[in-house]
Amino acid sequence: MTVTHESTATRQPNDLESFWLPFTPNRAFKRAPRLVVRAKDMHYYTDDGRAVLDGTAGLWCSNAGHSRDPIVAAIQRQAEQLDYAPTFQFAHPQAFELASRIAALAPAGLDRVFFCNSGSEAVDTALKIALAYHHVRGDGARTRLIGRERGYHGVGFGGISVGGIVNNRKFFGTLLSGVDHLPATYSREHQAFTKGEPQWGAHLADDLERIVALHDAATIAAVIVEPMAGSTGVLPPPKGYLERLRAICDPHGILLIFDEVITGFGRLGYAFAAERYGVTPDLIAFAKGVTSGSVPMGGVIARQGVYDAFMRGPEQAIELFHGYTYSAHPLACAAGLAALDLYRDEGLFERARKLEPLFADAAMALKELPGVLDIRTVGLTAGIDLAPRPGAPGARAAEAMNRAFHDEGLMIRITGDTIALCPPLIVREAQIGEMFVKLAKVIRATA
Ligand code: PXG
Repeated sequence: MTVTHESTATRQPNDLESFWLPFTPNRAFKRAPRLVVRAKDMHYYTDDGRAVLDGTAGLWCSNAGHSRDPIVAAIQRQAEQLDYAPTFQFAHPQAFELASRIAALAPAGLDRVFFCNSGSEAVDTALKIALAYHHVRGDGARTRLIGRERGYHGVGFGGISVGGIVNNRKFFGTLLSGVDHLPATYSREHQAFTKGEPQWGAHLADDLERIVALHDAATIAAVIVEPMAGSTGVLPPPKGYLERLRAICDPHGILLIFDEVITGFGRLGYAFAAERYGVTPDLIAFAKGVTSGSVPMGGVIARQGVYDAFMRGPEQAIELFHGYTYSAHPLACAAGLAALDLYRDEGLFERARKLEPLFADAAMALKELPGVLDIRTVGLTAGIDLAPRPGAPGARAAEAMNRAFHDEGLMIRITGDTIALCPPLIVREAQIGEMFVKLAKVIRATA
């Protein structure tokens, strides 16, 4: 298959072969590509001009919608003014401004921001800060990291080690040592078709006590969880679960890390899920929505006490041996500042909160369709489990994604036979309706 594009047509034919797509069946994709060439607000556009309603905010990131004028202008201005500046030993004003703005959005007490370029880097940074924190305090035996089954924390070695997705782990050797996992919080039997946080499951946090008893708290550095597991199919936390994790971590001196790469910046109706749940972690990993997906950026927000623990020793000595060439890249900072302005000026976090009941009702209306096993919703997010075809796991959802894109003009995400929806927070009520009407057609067609 040969694809031409305005900018490449004049240069060379594009035969689709060179690009090795991430997390994609490459041969199937290249036989029938799903290509977009442009985006604006709630829509992508194909090269033949077809509009595709974005049901997924890109990959859970374009929370303010696509190619928004103020973000585009900010990036353009920044590229002209200061394209790059190091933040090892030097800095630029936008880095400080964005850090302050993020700290102001974070729960009280979390107000030191370390920048990187992706969610994976944010997670590995948070894990490293946790380990180093104990080390600099003379508690260096705390080296164990606790994740959770069905957790997704990106693709760095730290992230896949604490993550709980077998395919993301089994090909890659022995991973980090000294990692243990909490059980996943999902049970279809106890939770099917729940809107928001399920009643059942808070007790699963108590498994942390078992892990502590097994290893001794004095060997455990941190626990990391997504407040809502996104990638493995939208698993909202059971009511009271995160509170219990916090309550167990505290007396044992274990740091609690929230991976808010998906839940940060409005997805659950608040700046961070920590605010929605009234549970304050020691570290928050963020990425995606911080720039509304427009320029890669991630980071970690730390409790001041964590930062302060490093601010000892000779003043001229480096306190944390960690960072990236592109930490606080000027274009990302400019995009971040513009995105945060949009979130504030358009009240997008509140908007997500307000739309949540309508979104949940629209999602639950799919309940009676053939082959729908469960539907979960929280914030502007829905996960819909389809019955796998016998002997062909994932095939039904893959067909649904294809049909949605080609036949209905709708972008959806799939994992296994689960469909995820997480539209930009600017989505209009009518577009929520449109999205679920299209999805219902697709589910019927793949039954
Ligand atoms: N943590 C969490 C909770 C994530 O959801 C990452 C870390 C890694 O971020 P980067 O920027 O390194 O990709 C993520 C990423 C999906 C999907 O469809 C989810 C993610 C990425 C791609 C697809 O569920 N989340």
